[in-house]
Amino acid sequence: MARTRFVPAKVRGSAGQQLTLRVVNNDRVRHNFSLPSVPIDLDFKPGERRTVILVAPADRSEQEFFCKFHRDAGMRGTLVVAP
Ligand SMILES: [Cu+2]
Repeated sequence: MARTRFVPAKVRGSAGQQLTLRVVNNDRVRHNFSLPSVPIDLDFKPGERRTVILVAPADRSEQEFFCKFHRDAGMRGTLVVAP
């Protein structure tokens, strides 16, 4: 697990805005992209890439996303939503 992190770890959007995220697993182990406030919970095999389209929620200004397998190892990030 050489790359247990998100790059970038901070994503910005406006409340209600449609965001298009290109999520790529550049590692040799399975990872996951979870954003409970949407909600999103997607597993990524090694080398897998997906385009994830979501609408930025308006309920909080900062929302955590994470890999559910490596959250405790620090594989997490923040979606910053402007009002
Ligand atoms: Cu992971």
